[in-house]
Amino acid sequence: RTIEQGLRVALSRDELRLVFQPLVGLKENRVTCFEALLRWDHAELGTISPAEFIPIAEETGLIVQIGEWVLRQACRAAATWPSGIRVAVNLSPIQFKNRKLGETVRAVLAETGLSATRLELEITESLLLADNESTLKTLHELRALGVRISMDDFGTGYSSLSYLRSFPFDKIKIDRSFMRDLDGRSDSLAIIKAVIGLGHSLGMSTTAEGVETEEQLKAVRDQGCNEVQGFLFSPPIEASAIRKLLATEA
Ligand code: G
Ligand code: G
Ligand code: MN
Ligand code: NA
Repeated sequence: RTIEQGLRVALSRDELRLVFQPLVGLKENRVTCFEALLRWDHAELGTISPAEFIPIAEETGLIVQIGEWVLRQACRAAATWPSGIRVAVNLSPIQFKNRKLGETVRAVLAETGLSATRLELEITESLLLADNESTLKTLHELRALGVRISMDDFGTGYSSLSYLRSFPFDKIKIDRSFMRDLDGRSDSLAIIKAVIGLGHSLGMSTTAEGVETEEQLKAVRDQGCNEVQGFLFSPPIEASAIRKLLATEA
């Protein structure tokens, strides 16, 4: 209740903000992309995680408005970065059911001047549970604009493989639970190895999420993973800290 009412005014009151977590290309040996992650600074409750309020925003339909705000802010920020760096934006399944998504993305790119090739849209497997014609149509519409589509949290859903067959994703993000288990469980390594191989044979790029240790980094690098994301490199940071982070790389 409190959260639902609060969300309605959060947008107008400037209580929402984005933080950005770098994705590091292992071949390039530099930051290739930043994932935009939403934060809500609630006046009384403090900072609330999207894991808590996104489900409520989805139930109430507010996610459409919030999602558009996220997209616009993320593209606006990315337009100020060096041109070799992309931005990744998470999309809720509800946003996909909105037939205007393609048009919204096109309009935001035009408005912010960000090249479509610098935008990645992340979709979790659960989206595709409603694997129907209209979802596929929207995915192809977005692809036609030139944006990249990533499958997020890969390996946590039930039908990952059939999704890969239905739609040509540009990138697979391997869920961080596999990284967490890497140290103790050899079967996690086998799965990571297989997913990276699968992605590459389908022409998709692979990203390992939740990389926290040098051992995990070495394991995914040895398997030919393209990109890594995780606390080993950086937690999500404020937009204002991005220039400094990029400067330390050069
Ligand atoms: O950043 P954090 O670990 O708190 O994110 C928790 C969850 O919220 C993750 O699953 C992440 O994908 C999701 N999330 C973060 N920002 C957004 C957003 O802007 N839109 C949507 N739909 N989900 C988001
Ligand atoms: O579901 P999605 O992959 O979009 O979620 C991104 C979330 O993962 C962010 O909220 C971020 O805080 C969290 N995250 C990013 N890197 C790490 C990490 O190395 N370890 C853990 N435990 N969480 C991470
Ligand atoms: Mn994500
Ligand atoms: Na993820």
